[in-house]
Amino acid sequence: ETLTDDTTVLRFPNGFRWGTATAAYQIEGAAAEDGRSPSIWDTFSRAPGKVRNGDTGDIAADHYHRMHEDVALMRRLGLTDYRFSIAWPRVQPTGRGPAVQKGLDFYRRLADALLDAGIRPVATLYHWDLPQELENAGGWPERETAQRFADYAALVADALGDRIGTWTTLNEPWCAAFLGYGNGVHAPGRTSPLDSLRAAHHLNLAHGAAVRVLRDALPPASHLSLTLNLHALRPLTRSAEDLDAVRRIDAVANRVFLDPVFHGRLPQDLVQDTAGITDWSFVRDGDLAISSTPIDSLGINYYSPTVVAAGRSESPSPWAGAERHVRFLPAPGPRTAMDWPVDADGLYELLIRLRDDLPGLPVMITENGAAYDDYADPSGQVHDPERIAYLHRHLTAVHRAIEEGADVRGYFLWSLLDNFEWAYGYSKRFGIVYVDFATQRRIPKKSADWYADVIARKGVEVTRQNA
Ligand code: GBH
Repeated sequence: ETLTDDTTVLRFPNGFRWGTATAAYQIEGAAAEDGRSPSIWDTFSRAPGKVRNGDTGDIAADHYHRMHEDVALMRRLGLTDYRFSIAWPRVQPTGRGPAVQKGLDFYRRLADALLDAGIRPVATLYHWDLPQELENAGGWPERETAQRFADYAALVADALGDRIGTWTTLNEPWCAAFLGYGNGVHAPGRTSPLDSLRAAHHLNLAHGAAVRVLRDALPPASHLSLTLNLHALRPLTRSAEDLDAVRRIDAVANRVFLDPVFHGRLPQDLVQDTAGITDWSFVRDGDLAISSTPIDSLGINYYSPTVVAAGRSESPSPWAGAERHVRFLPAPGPRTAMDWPVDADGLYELLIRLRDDLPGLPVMITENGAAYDDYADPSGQVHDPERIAYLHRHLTAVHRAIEEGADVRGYFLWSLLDNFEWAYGYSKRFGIVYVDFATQRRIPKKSADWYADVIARKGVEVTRQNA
């Protein structure tokens, strides 16, 4: 499609899903309302020194009370889909026993409002907010937690399966396991290599057990998925040592999930690399068959690539011992406010890898976006040209991968709203809608207008030299 002599539109396939993504603890607030109990993030954010400025999700973007306003914003963007997460401690406060009706009602109203707006609801069952009582009983390193998750999935499916057609079990189990139990940067803040590996296994088991329960409980056309933050890894040089550093991190960041979930096996090199930590006897017969229960697509969240070389890094680390053999280098190029490099090739490379390694598996980009130091100017506008440039580059990379045979079905921009950015609190703004947290006023940024244009024309505009 030609617009002028020198611009053209990279069009995405018909039916491509254009969304935004959020997570319950990051936007909802209402932390103690309608029977919600604390999750590990409530506890962690209250512990001194864990979250920047002592911020918590108590109020966040107050989405629990402003849901209709937020859905109206999404309708104006023209989204086809919206990815949100369901707060386990709202629906089943202690992680056991019957559901709390008021908690379920919120998500029922949200799904209905979305459907009324012509937006497909895409629900994630777990975006890191484990009920604190389950952590008190041992958390993800304990096998029991996987069964609790499957039971919770059944409750939610029974209540919402008639309205929600696309389901994701877990968001980024790597973060839950290795940042939560390995280096302690995320809740619950534990620092044990053994616990991080046990957590990873039990998250895989929880995922598979939930898929089995969901297939039974949901209408046959329902779509089931898992979201991973696959790491796009680059060796510093092509030396054997640097390539081996990539192999080690690939095992403990990517294949620790991909192998159980898609091949029903553990990565054997990881088992060897971690021999000094565990013999993996917590993996029981039959577990990997459960973890590899078939799903309909894989969600991937991508922000930036990771450059590695042979060497040594600090501990506590999220790498379960690999830090003794690997160092991490800053990737070159411009950076976002997170200090993460802007490098869309990493996304392209991941999509090509999935095309080759998991043929026939549809993929959705369930998160991609950038934080910048946004502010409202005196006329009340928020100009964020760097975010637009970031999104433009990454969508162009997705388009290129699709042209080369990657089966990408959708793109969910992180995030709809500025929100509670985990250990960074409110200091980082990822939204395409600005939130003035003092008043809770929403201001769509320029990137929101830009994204609405992309959705309307089903693609990104490029100048011909780049086309
Ligand atoms: C996602 O996680 C989350 O799903 C979302 O809730 C969050 O708000 C959003 O991204 C923005 O942060 O430790 O060397 O691998 C992001 C996952 C994991 C990406 C840590 C950057 C740091 C480099 N992040 N990673 S490393």
